[in-house]
Amino acid sequence: MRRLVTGLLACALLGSACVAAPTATPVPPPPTSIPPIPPSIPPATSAPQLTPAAAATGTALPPAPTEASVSVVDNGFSPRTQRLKAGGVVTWKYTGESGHTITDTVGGTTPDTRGKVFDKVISSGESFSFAFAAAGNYPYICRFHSGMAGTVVVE
Ligand SMILES: [Cu+2]
Repeated sequence: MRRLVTGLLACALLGSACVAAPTATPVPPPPTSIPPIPPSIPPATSAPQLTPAAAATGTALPPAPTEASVSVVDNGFSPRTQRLKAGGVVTWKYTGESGHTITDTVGGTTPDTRGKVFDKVISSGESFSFAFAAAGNYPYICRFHSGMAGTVVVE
């Protein structure tokens, strides 16, 4: 507003012809034709894809076995941790001298909470097999020897 007033005042004082400067440049009309659509992009079926074999390389574990054997010795289980496929069977084989038990501690380690899944006294030359239907961790102990423990990991 101040600029307009100044311009009018200048015109009045100088008496010269005042022509308003154009306030905007002409805008070209909008294009009336739509540009052509580029050729369609080919489908992505040719893109390289990872195969399951390629994705499985590296650190993946082999499939869990459906049958496994655990040695019972004086005084421990070998291996301490045994993987198993759900529905599979673990067989404990004992060749030691003193008696042991294979007692789960899934519900707890106290006398009234342990052994709810399996609880087997095993002597020299015997074996014990148990089928694990459901996935999960099944820790177990020998009730006679503290520190004698193992785990079956059912996948
Ligand atoms: Cu034992």
